[in-house]
Amino acid sequence: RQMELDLRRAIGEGEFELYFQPLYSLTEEKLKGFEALIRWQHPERGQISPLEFIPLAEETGLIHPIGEWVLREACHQASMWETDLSVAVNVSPKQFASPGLAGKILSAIASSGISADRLELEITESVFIANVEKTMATLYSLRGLGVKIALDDFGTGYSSLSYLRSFPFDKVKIDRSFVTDLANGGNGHAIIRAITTLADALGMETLAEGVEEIEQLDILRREGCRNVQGFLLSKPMSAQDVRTWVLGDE
Ligand code: G
Ligand code: G
Ligand code: MN
Ligand code: NA
Repeated sequence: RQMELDLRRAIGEGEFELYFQPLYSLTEEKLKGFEALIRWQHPERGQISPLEFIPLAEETGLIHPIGEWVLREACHQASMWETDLSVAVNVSPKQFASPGLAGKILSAIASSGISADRLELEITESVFIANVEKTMATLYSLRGLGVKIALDDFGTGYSSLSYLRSFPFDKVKIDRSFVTDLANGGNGHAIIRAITTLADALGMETLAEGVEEIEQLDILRREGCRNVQGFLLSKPMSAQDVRTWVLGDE
């Protein structure tokens, strides 16, 4: 397929770029870090969304070199920020299942020189589908490297609660759909409150994704959600913009 050939060329030619979206703490009222989001600048088609090419990369195994590049570039960018800002990287299920992942993470941390606890890996509930035992073992071995682990898109998968019981995630990222619901009345508040209460009790951070309106932010603050991310605060931006606008560097 043409798209697969294009993707192979993109890796070789360096057509990818990372964008970064701020992760903001409501409790501390300050910037805590950024989520790295890959962008593909295709020479003819322009920017292609990861929603389009990550599934193909997963199918073809090209996710391994792409994911490795993302890890290295994210750590490299973070090495140029203030020392306590974190960088979050999305790890897809196939990447997660690969025995080489821990080594790649260690190598990315070492060559960038950042402290391991500044790197946060975002995984989704779907990694549990394959094999819960094996997933647990992998999570503990990654935790052993000193990196943080966040459960992304929380609430959209199956039997989410059992996963929270099985592994002490550092952070639960509440899926955007629950935040969207807040504006439409209904029982959105109660769900946010339940998740934050549970996460607090389990010693996990909470972050609400996709915050677009000030009303949503107010409700999230009131219901005890600790961190937020979304277009209201900032859209994902280029590495250069992170350095210039957020950190005040030249
Ligand atoms: O940034 P955007 O909303 O276009 O991202 C769309 C989807 O692509 C999201 O689900 C996001 O998690 C995923 N995504 C973005 N960057 C990466 C990446 O570097 N690796 C993986 N595996 N997924 C990514
Ligand atoms: O699956 P994951 O949570 O990693 O996806 C993150 C994606 O969400 C990114 O592609 C990012 O562009 C998108 N995103 C971030 N903030 C908002 C927002 O406020 N609204 C919407 N619609 N999308 C957002
Ligand atoms: Mn994510
Ligand atoms: Na998410």
